[in-house]
Amino acid sequence: MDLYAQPHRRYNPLTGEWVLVSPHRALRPWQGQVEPDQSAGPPAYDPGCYLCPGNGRAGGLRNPDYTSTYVFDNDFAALLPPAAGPVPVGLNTPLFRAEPEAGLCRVVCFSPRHDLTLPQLPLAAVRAVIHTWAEQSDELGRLPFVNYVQVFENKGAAMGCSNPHPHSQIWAGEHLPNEPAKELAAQRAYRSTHGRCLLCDYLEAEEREAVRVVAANAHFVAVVPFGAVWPFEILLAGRRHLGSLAELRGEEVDALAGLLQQVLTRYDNLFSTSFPYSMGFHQAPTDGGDHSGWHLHLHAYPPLLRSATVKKFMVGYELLAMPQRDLSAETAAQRLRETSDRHYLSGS
Ligand code: H2U
Ligand code: ZN
Repeated sequence: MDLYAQPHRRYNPLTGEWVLVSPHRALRPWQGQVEPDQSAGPPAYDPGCYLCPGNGRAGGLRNPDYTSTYVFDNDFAALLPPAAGPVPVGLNTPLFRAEPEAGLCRVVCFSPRHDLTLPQLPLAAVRAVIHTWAEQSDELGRLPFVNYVQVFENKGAAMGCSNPHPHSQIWAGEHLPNEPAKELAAQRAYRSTHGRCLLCDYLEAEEREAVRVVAANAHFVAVVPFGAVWPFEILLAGRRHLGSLAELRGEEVDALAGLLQQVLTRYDNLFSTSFPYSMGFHQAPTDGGDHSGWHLHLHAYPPLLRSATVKKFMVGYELLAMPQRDLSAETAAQRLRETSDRHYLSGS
């Protein structure tokens, strides 16, 4: 089978799901929606921004004059801590099933600077962000009602990000959400069949094949995974088997900061735009069970396809049948590799 010319489907071993790949279709004409180009730079401080230091937030509270990362409880949290008193009963009939869900939602501002995204911040500031994610994950994961902590960043209006001030979110909940639940099952099944870790083996295999590797350093590897759904999707994982951000050693935090910045710089450079995406870490559940088989990793899902203004839509066949892509994962990885790792706005 010719993976570069013939329609085929590819398996994602981490989720157990398939993606349809149609490489012969990559050159079809485009006359659809055009996204606005966001290339005009924002100011370093915006008096109207809810997240800038010293400003009032939408919920009525005021941010301190913070100088590094800044964490606050989301003023419009999707999850609420358990109420005192008896736990509300759910619904449990075969057709109508519901369970109470407790949790906490926080917002992490990356830095006081309104205008600097992760690839534009000094490396030390990105290290501080990773430390904050690790600390928060650890603190939230220890709460008795928290069994899974999701760290994620929505970037850009195209991904529904509501505020341009660079920030991420943390949602810590009682149940394992759908995506990590699929990955838990897949990692367990692989380990029981092969006696090894799925992602340790996967990274080794990707490095052997090399065609989908975008960047790597002594501790981390970033690939456009074989079963990628989004055009320039990235899977980034560590060479050492560990389950959560809090387990990272000092030199691994440095290496993660460096590789993340490198990948995100290549993203921005690809179409000379602030590249929108949703990205986040999948960490081991914090339910007190044995999750020694879990391998910490990051997914980045950017929607852009051909330019700063043409994005991939998940519609039609994708919504009703299965995801589909035209650009092959190998071509996407090659395009990212060929892009400079010096940010196009860095000026030198
Ligand atoms: P995005 O990461 O999708 O932009 O969402 C930003 C979050 O920040 C959103 O969940 C919260 C919103 O509730 N927020 C506050 O908690 N206070 C504010 O003043 C503005 C935004
Ligand atoms: Zn701001």
